[in-house]
Amino acid sequence: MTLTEALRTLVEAEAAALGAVAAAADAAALDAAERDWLGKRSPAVVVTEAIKGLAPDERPQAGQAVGAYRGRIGDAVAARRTELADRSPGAGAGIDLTLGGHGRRRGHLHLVTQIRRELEDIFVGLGYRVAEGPEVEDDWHNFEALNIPPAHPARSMQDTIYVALGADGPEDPGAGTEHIAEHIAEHMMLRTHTSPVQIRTMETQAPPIYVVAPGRTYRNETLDARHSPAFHQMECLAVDRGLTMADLFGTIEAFARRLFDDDSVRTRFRSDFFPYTEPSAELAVSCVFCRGDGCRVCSHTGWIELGGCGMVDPNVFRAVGIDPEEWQGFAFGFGLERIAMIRYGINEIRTFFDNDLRFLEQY
Ligand code: 2NM
Repeated sequence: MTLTEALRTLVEAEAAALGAVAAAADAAALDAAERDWLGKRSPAVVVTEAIKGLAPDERPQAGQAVGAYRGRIGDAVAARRTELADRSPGAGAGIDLTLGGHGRRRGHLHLVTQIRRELEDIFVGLGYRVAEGPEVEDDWHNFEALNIPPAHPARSMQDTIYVALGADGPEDPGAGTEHIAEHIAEHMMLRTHTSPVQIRTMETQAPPIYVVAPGRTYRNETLDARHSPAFHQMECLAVDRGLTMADLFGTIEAFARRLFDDDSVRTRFRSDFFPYTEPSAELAVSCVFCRGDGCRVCSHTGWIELGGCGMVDPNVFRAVGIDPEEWQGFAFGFGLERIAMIRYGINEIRTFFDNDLRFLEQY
């Protein structure tokens, strides 16, 4: 190998080596390029071996050329190695480790559940316990023990959803009210209120009793803005010696003031009728939005109707084996969706059951 050949070999090798280093896509490819162009069988070694065969005055130039080649290729390999390391996962280029994560979408309780728990807390604070019972009820607990007479319209198939227990289910009983009563007494139904939970409580526990019964209830109703075949109720029952309507009024007032977080809330009771209470009253609270002046929420009446109440009818006590001469009781009930609608100005009961997250996520 002549000096000229040695120098040309190095120039050509350098071009090829720099190309291979730049093209190395990962650490393994770069190691291979380094071996090929600087290793034991590389042009650098071949030229170094050939130096011995050159004239003594040519050897320094050849030696310097090999040194320069090794330096430039070595630098290129080192630079490329740093570049590849920066690109490895998590190490910089393209990934900003200071950015936050994508986060996790968190769910939350349905608005009706939030309201139910809030009301439970209020009543527990007043000394009540929370009672629950079955959603599929028999005639005794849903109607009979509540002093609801056989021909009461609430018992008709138009108002109550009966459950088909057999293969055929309840056949249409026809128009006569006696037939309706006989037919219905044999069949199970979806509870139309949570009062059967109060009946079950009084059947199994001795007074004094202080319970609230929250839960899902059903009526045979067509869904519209204000009616739903499934909705939620909460009923309060107190049974003790010497309870009077004053206790009923005071309890409702305390409850309403906590519910609306406003000690100026007033209550209004107007005579009404329920088979299971005597006397009975509808219950309203002064409008917490306009303080009685009249607004959209209270339909410009200054009052918001919440539910019904009364003193437990002696017939109900007799049905569950409680002596009405010894024990007195009061009860009241209201709808949970209605409370949520009043509080948040919601005018569509359907939105509670649509399960549209754009609605639910607001609460
Ligand atoms: C209401 C209104 C008035 C009520 C009565 C009873 C029971 F079981 F003690 F007789 N439970 N709930 C009652 C009374 C419910 O809801 C509007």
